[in-house]
Amino acid sequence: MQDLRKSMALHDHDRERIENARSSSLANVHSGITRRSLLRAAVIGSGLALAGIRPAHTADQPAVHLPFERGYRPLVAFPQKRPLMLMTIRPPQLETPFHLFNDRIFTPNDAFFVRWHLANIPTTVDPATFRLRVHGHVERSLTLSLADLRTQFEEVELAAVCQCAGNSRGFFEPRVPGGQWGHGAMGNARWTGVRLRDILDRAGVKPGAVQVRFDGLDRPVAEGTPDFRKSLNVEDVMNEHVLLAYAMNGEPLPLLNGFPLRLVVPGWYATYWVKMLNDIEVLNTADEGFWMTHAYRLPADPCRCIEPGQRPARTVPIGRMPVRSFITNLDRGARIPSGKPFVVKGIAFDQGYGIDRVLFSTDGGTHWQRATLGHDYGDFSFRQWKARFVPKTGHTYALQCLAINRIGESQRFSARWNPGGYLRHAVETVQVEAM
Ligand SMILES: Nc1nc2c(c(=O)[nH]1)N[C@H]1C(S)=C(S)[C@@H](COP(=O)(O)O)O[C@H]1N2
Ligand SMILES: [Mo]
Repeated sequence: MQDLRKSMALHDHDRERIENARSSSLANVHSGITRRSLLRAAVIGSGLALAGIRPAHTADQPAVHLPFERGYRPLVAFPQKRPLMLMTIRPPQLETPFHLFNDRIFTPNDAFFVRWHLANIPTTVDPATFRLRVHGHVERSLTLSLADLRTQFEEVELAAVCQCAGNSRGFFEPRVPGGQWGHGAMGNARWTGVRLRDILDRAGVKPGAVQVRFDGLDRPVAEGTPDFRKSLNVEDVMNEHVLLAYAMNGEPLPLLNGFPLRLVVPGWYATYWVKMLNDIEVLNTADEGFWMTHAYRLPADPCRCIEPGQRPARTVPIGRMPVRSFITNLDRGARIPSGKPFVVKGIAFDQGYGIDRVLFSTDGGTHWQRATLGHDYGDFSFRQWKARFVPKTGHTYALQCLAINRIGESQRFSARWNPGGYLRHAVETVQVEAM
């Protein structure tokens, strides 16, 4: 316990690792490319049967190699999930294989990435007895059942991207500690639920309220590990977009994505999208909890970056997502046919201004052409795009895409380094060869 406390003062990622190590000495299976590690995953799986959240045996299933150090990810199926790229078992951290973003605007629920911080996650939640508490700096506290939420408040639905702040962290150079995600710690879904604002209006937020704190049913394993709670400023949540969602793509949320209720904060990084949400507290002072003051923070410098290797003197909490885009139908190193038009496909999104245009380059950014945008599913959704070019035999192409939103914000050419490995939104390059 003592050493855990000390580590928390150092760095949240270090803390996370120690937490992982404590909950299971076999927690980390991504370090080896051996059959043994796969078997180990299976062994841990049977151990977890006790806990109820149990990956399927995987010894014969393939794996994905992300193109960076320690990028080996066995594909493992957890309950309600198809095989996904396993980063850690306790707590579950699963990445969506990137090809699943191709040709679909919404990420299937069973393919949606999973990220928890604490290993003590309820293995079942009874929707009949589940209650959401709303309390704190309000006129009247509320205790709401799922039926109350569904029947007493207006139901709304919107499409929004849920992206981990550390999505693409594995590509940081120099490398940073923390979960080494590829680009698949994100997903786009149709979220259905009720407006947080309507709930808060029912409770009656008192003058002087500063923040709203959100807590879910998950708990730390070790005493002394702070419970995962996140807070947002009152003015950032009193809008029509912030939802308490009970459905995702028309189905109840998978357990691992927060059944029976999660906060949806369109445009904001997923760290605020608290899962298994059962407690909302209105605060009249800023939340001083660990997950607000020590984790998920960026350098205070306007670029939100710092010289690689440095530590910022001042930090601010992470917030909204900068504009990003990806190619979805080609992997690095792919071979493509030459002599006829080839269609490159991808996705783009931003914090909710909406995508204005996507530019596409075949020569590493020297020349650009405008891509064609797909159907608009709303300002917070993925937007599909496509562009075509005629590859020449024997040529190597450095394919790039660059998205610009409706207020003129665009991606960067170089990644902005920060010690947490957050906020990556650089232009990515996919090198392919024409045959
Ligand atoms: N209760 C709870 N909610 C949580 C977290 C958590 O650890 N506990 N992690 C947050 C973070 S950092 C991310 S990236 C998203 C992941 O959402 P997903 O697992 O549905 O993809 O959940 C957020 N909500
Ligand atoms: Mo995250």
